[in-house]
Amino acid sequence: PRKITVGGAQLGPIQRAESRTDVVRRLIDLLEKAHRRGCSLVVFPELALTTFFPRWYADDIAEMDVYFEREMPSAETQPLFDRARELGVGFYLGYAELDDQGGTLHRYNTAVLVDQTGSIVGKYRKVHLPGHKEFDDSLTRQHLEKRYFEPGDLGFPVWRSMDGVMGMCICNDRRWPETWRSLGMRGVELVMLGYNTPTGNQHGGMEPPHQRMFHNHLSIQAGAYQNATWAVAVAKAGVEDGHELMGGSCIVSPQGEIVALASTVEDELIVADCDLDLCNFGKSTIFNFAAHRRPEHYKIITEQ
Ligand code: CDT
Repeated sequence: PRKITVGGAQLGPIQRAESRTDVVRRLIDLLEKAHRRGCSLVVFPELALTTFFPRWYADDIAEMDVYFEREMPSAETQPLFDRARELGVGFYLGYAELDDQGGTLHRYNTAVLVDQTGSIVGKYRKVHLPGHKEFDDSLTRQHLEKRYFEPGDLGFPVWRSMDGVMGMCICNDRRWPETWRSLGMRGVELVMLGYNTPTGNQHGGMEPPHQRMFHNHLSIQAGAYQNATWAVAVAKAGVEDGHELMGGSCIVSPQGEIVALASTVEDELIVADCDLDLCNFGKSTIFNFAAHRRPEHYKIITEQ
């Protein structure tokens, strides 16, 4: 069996005033704990270095550039890369990326995959950006990802790394079957994703918290099952700058079952031994795409 012990490193809240250096210390603590528990891969949340700043409105989007990384690793994040290399632990890390293309700035909600030698092997930029672009006073709270980020321009690649076929997506992407199927079509065996999901709906009165947690797990479990892949989904959780984010970080098997689940809304490590060969069953039977898909009937999905 191709067994990889994976850690989901849920983070409790990161307050607006918390420095990158303090956050990186927390990430390293979780990484070390994961190493002690036998993990060779650790998944951190979306935007894991800062508060979830898209809840705040700024007239000038450049005011939010303090929350973005101009390089990865940077002086502040290098210690995480160094420790990971020393321990031989790979990781997924979500962060806000400021990409300077010859003086034109592009902003993305990004994740990187770092292998056990501390090298970046892959980068993903979030495709499905939820929320809105302008301040909306009909909402109980703002979710301004469409204001601060451009949609990702890298598609849904996979990487052959750590003895498996690795894929990434970010938060809202998990709710879209197209995300999972695009990765599934490339043979993905382990999907990593971080999330920041408010406990309450912004449209006042709709969707109580228990339904929102249900939809979180429903999306991940369905995506994993229907594409016969492991999924490691990791929250930033708890009350951040007065706003509550859900926990519920989980590791899901290719059968769609939750095999590890976080029980707090704080920094918490969940662990599972993921046998990547378990993907073979679904991929060769009910979800054998070559045998059973009927793409001639799916054109509406990409034509609109
Ligand atoms: N970070 C992120 O993508 N959060 C969204 C919240 C949507 S509410 C506008 C999510 O899908 O969990």
